[in-house]
Amino acid sequence: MNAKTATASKQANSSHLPTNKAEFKAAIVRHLHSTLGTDENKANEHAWWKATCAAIQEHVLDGLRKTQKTHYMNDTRAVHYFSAEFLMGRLLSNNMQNFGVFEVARDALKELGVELSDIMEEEPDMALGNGGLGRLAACYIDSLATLNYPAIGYGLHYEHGLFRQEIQNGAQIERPDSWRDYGNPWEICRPESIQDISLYGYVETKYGENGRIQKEWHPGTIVKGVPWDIPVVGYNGSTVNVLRLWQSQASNYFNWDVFNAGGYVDAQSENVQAETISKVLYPNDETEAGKELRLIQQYFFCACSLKDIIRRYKRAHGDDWSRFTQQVVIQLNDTHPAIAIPELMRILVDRAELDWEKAWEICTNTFAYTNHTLLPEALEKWPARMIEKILPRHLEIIYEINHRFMKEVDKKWPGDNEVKAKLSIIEESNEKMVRMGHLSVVGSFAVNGVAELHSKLVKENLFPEFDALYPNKLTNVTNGITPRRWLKVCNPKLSKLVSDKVGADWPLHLSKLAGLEKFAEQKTFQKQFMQIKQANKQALADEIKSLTGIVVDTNAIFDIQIKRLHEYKRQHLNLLHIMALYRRLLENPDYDMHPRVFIFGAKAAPGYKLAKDIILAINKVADRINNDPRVNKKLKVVFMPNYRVSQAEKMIPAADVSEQISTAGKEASGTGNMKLALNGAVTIGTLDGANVEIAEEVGDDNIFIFGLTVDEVNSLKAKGYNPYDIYDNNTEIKAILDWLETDYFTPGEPGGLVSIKQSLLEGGDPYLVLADFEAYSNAQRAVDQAYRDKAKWAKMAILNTAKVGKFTSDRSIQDYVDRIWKLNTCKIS
Ligand code: CBF
Repeated sequence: MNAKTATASKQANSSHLPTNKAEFKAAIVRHLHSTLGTDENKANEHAWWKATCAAIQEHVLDGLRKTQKTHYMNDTRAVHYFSAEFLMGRLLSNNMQNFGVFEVARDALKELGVELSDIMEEEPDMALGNGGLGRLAACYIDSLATLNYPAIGYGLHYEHGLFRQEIQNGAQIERPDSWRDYGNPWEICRPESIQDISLYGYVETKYGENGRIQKEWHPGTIVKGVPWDIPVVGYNGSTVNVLRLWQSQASNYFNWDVFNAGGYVDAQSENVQAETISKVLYPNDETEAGKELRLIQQYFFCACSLKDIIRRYKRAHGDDWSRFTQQVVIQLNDTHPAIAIPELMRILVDRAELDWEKAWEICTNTFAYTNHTLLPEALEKWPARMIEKILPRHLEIIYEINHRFMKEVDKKWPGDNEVKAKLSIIEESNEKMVRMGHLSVVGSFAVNGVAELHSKLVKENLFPEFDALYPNKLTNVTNGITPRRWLKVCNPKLSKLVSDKVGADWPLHLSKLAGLEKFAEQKTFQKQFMQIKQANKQALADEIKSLTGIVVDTNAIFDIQIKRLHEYKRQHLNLLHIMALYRRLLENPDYDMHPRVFIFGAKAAPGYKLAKDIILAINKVADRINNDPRVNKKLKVVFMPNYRVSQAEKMIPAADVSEQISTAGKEASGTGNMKLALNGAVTIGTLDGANVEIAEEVGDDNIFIFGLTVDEVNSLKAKGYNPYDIYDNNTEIKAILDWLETDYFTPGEPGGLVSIKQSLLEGGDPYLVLADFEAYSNAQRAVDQAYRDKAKWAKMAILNTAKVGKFTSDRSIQDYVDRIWKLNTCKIS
């Protein structure tokens, strides 16, 4: 480097994060002028938001460059987190907090006449996920960067994220989400790393000189994968990792050779519209989505990501595969990326020409798989026929993997065809299906569930034979949430109070919250804590008013259920209880209860009829109750439209009660339960998922546990559960269910809500709503009593915040690192 370039490089390296108001003002105005081509007088809030993002992004990119250089120089081992979903939400406030410049930026903007909180509302959520699984991925990449671990998130650059929900006449209407309509200031396109991805076509078998059989896939179509990078800023801002999302683009490739050979005949494959691959996120969450396009999406992002990983590996190690598993670990976030297993085998066997055994050893030392559900309808299976059509070589590889696996099974259970049929990757039903869960277990070196109870059920019920065959492969890593977004950013008042008491480094050491325990009974602290809750409730009440027109009393208990709408999550149990309260109040106007506002936020998969009916029912019941002067001083019901990450950030700090009421054994973990408890909400919940561990942490006195346990659910079902027994013998339940059949809540339209009654009676009540109703109602009475004792409630709320340090995603990540990924930290200077 000559003197001139050295100075230039030094100058280029020296851009520093503005640390005072004057510097920030200058940076923001500079971007208004030179990035957005406007000025202080003309700029609207959107332009201010973009200019502020650009001012921050300069330093984000600086950090990214330094991080990538350091990782490259140190040839670090990295985790590659493959996930079809990343539910990132908004990034401005998070990035500012992680860089430690939130306050100074806010004050600088104020001097420019701009309110940071207003311009933050301009940022569309990056809603590239459905629910828990996608948000978990976002928390995990935050923690990986914070803890200085080399990591890359890999996923899809959906043009439209999860649909925007409108409520019309009580019903959910889906509208497209367009998060990139006016450009996304955080993402960078990397045309230099575009990948070509093959689809369809046929496989040719050749014989090499040494008699070795070689397979050559002649694809029918090739699509381009264009990478977009979203930098992920760790708290403290030293490591900036990357989330790389692939967008599909047409490549104009048409293989005449394939066409002439007759492998390009399927009508569908001819019509593949390359750009549709990354067009939309499938809005299913634990419901079935057996669509060809979804399989193509999965393969597309896995194939792009593997090529990207291998390109990077080869830059450092050439064609020497012997170090691959030392450098690369790939975490499969559920089975959605499981097709990466045969894809890596294809690359190693067909392209790199390794022996099958060697390739398999590399493969099974590269992948680890997280299971997120036990629900049969959410365990992915693909018709073999469909895989054969889209990925003909992969189906052959899957068959070969299975053939060898069946031999292993036969060694362990000689001659046992039943166990073979049960474990086989191929399900021999009417239509041959490929079980992606089995493929993931066989092709990975570690398999984890996401909460202790869930992992136990994975071992005992879902994969017991796999556990016997591969002792120690199945394990648990309890989920976690990032305390940066879910306390520091979303609840600044509580965050400051916590810092005053336990020190400002709690976002990195969440167990320090335990230091609050000693103040739990102190009058002044209780007052401060509850005043903050009250202020947050007021802010939410304002938001409710502006979104729905409903006025709520902030002295009421704010009882919140926010999550995807699914029968197993039992929003309808909550609803039946609300109807019971309504009925009790109508029958006895002096019915003794503390005023309560029940608040819901939930999206239903567009094709999930009953879930949509439950949304309709909540809105219809809400309408009746909120407008009934006989009860609306004591009872209000709110359905917040378009629930998403940024709305959760407003709701969670305001919650008094957290509803976690799934049927025991059905919710793998839950993470909303952790966020709410961290913000001082007291849980009413079943012994399901991570509720069990929350209960262990906060103690029985600080949580309201009710309902059937997993064992009780199983024995009730084994005995033969008949919901009519409850309906016929419980007058309250009978009256409520019959009410749904009238036109009381749907004037002029009797039976408008009857599908819920039907599912609970004729439908057999598969999620045991009626069986748990009485216990739930009693637990709600206990909540009501406890809330009236102000000091008692304040203590419970404080202890919830104090005792949930375990649920930081930093702990989960450290757990993955120690037991599965085996990474070293790499500090970025
Ligand atoms: O593990 C993260 C979350 O994943 C789900 O949302 C999923 O998609 N399977 C589960 O339903 C949650 O319980 C879990 O917390």
